Amino acid sequence: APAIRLEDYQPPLYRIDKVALNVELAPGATRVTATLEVSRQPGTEAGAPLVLDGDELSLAGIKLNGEALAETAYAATADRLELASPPADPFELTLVTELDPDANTKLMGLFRSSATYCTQCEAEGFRRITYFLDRPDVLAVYTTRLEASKKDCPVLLANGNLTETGDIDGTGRHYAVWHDPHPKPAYLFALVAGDLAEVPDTFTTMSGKEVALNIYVEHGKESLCDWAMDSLKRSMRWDEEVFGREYDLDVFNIVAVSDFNMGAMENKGLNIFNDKYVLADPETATDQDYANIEAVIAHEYFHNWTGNRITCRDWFQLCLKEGLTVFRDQEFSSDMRSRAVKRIADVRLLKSHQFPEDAGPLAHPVRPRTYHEINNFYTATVYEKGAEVVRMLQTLLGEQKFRAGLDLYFDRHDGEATTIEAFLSCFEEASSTDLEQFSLWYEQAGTPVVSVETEYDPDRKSFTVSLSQEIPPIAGQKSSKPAVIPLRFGLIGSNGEDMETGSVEGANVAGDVLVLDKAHQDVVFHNVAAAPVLSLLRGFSAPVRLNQPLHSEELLFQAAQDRDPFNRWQAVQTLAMQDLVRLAGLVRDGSEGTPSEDVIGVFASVLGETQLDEALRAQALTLPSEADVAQEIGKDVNPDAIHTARQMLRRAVAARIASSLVPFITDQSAGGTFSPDAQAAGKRALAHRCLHYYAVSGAADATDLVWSRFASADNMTDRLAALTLLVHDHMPREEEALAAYRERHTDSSLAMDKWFMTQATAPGNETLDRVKALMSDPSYDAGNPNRVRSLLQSFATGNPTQFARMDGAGFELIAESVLEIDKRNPQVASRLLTSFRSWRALDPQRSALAESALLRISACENLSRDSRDIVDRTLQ
Ligand code: DPP
Ligand code: ZN
Repeated sequence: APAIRLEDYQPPLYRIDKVALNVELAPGATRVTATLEVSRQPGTEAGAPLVLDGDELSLAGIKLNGEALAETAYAATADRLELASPPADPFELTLVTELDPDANTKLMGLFRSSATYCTQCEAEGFRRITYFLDRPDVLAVYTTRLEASKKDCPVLLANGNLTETGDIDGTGRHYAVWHDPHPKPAYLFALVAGDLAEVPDTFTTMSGKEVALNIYVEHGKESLCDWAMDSLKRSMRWDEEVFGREYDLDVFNIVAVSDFNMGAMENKGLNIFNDKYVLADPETATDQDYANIEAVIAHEYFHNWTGNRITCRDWFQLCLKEGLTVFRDQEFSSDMRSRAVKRIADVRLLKSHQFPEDAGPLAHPVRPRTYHEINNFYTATVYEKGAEVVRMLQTLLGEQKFRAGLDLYFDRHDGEATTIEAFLSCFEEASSTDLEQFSLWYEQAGTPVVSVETEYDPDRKSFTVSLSQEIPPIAGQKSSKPAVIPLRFGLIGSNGEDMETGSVEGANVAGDVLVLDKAHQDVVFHNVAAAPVLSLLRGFSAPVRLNQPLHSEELLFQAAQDRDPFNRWQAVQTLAMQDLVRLAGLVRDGSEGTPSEDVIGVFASVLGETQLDEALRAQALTLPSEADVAQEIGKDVNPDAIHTARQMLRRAVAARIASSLVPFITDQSAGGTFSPDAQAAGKRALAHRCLHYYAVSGAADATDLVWSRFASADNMTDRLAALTLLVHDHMPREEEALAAYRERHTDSSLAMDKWFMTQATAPGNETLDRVKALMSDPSYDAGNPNRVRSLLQSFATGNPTQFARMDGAGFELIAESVLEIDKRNPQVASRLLTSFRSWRALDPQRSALAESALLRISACENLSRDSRDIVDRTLQ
């Protein structure tokens, strides 16, 4: 299939202003009658063909203005319906399609999850329900009538407000009519029908309107919705207070289903969620799960303004809604929790997911220019880098002008499907700033590298910072232009305080932000009393790699003194990273090596920094991941050497701090009821970090302590942390722990996902056979995306030594699985396939093995478009 290109965008020839759907739900055979009010767009010639999208559809009836249509007047295939010469005047087109939701294993369009009927229409799922102009710039008002067996589906939901319900006498069936007054693109359409429990609440908006809130879940799971409901109400309030955005329907419904490709979906007034982002109690959810639920509930709710009221003109603009909405949910979580800890977590995610994407064959600009399959562009680049771009805009303009620009955007584009250009224009106007160069962030792929050199002149009392920027070469991107890079900074004096300076030459500096916007720039600070340590990229103010050659004394100083908590954390990480890269090189070459005393010392001192909160200390005590180290090394990567090096450093730190650890481990959760709040979670995180070191400290009671944490845990966070140590460090009673966990959680699918994941990510040669055995476990379900991700995706992305085994068996297992899953669910398969994206960075033997696994996938002739696109780009 030919590529779709941004430059080829054409507005639609026709508009569809109203859609009336009548959906008669029945197992195996559902009938959809769609009545569309169609008219020509200004400028469209009378009689121009009307071409509607379809996907695996069968047309069972067609009428034009209420009259049956002659067969010669239209042509229908599974993926297309064309009216060769439609009327010149507005007309009504009625289409009947027949679907089998039970046979829909792609989980796009209308499908069943357990017994519940539900839909997923983003990006192009609506065309699997009826023929339509399935593109985001066609906005219509929807009225949806649902009809189903009253016994099987007592709950009938669609977008908007409920306007009518009734029984269909004598049939055991009933119906409900929902009307959504807000024009929306088809990807925001949703319906749900099933036998679900309702958890009700209410919210009063800023203008005093009462909104009914409901979360629908399987019966028996009502008690697991408290946190999600609380998160929803806090999100609604926060969006009013921080961005002035009020909710706009009488009801807001959330439905949790267990089979879902995505995390969640922001359908107007009817969000549908992967149940993993709704259900929580202390027994089955970790602190991380609580934080994720809070963030995803907020994210989908925030889409109501950024995505739904103002949507995307075309799918190239996906970051318009996603980058902005991720930025908004990050801000929400920061306000709910600790801003510094949230920032560190977000940057860890960006560096571990987005940076490798941007450095490999799947690199693409935040706004891509071309795609074969849009489902493959729900990426870390569009989402996380997209959010960073919005954050930079805020940093450059300042909070007030940023807010003014956003207000203008809401005001000017409400009800529209729009573009990045229109978005940026609002900020240009509101702040009188030219953002043309800034817009390169949307156009250029790759992570810029910012290199820094400094020189202090004691005679002139001047401090010169020489900066340069460059994007490393990327396939398909010939050259790059300098970007606008906001660098938050401080000049730290010997007392640890930021120094005052005189005038600055060579760059725009506003407050503590310096703007790098040329390939090279020499920035001179005058009246600098003594040589400072330059703390640059504070708060990670731009998504760049910083190449700043600091001596370890300077890093140690920064780690102890920087007043920016992010850069303190970063200094500790940089020290550890430098040592891990050095050690991994020695291990790879078969040489002896020991971890640096300085680095061990820094980690040892973090524990006692009681003025830092526990969550921050837990983050600082977390070594860079094996994947982070691999990325830093960049080429000829040997995952075994990295694993060994990381364990060496972990053991050395453990040996040094063993005697201080126990109080931290036993102190937390000493009695009291479980609270998921940030402070309590921080205490647990620090205790787990300490246990992680204690387990390998050589202390005589290490095994007993880990086991007793596991056995006596009264919440999932503690239990899973201990289980992970038992299994990943292959401690005695590993098997006993796994069996006990299974026994306890066998009825909780979400808890069992963690059981699969813990085993799939265990280092050691035996893991591969274990993963294979688990694929035939009675609890495994190849049709459930969460289960597939918990076993196979976590093996491929979270077990670098076993995925990249020297016998090629790790790659082979994933390749075979991709081929198998692709027949059933292309989106899940192609996502799994992206785990090969850094294959070229591996050492020659491993990359040859990865290539042959990829070639085997590529040789398969009937690959889905999703997987074909990923495998072709990965091999290119
Ligand atoms: N539902 C996905 C999200 O919210 C795609 N829009 O990001
Ligand atoms: Zn989103």
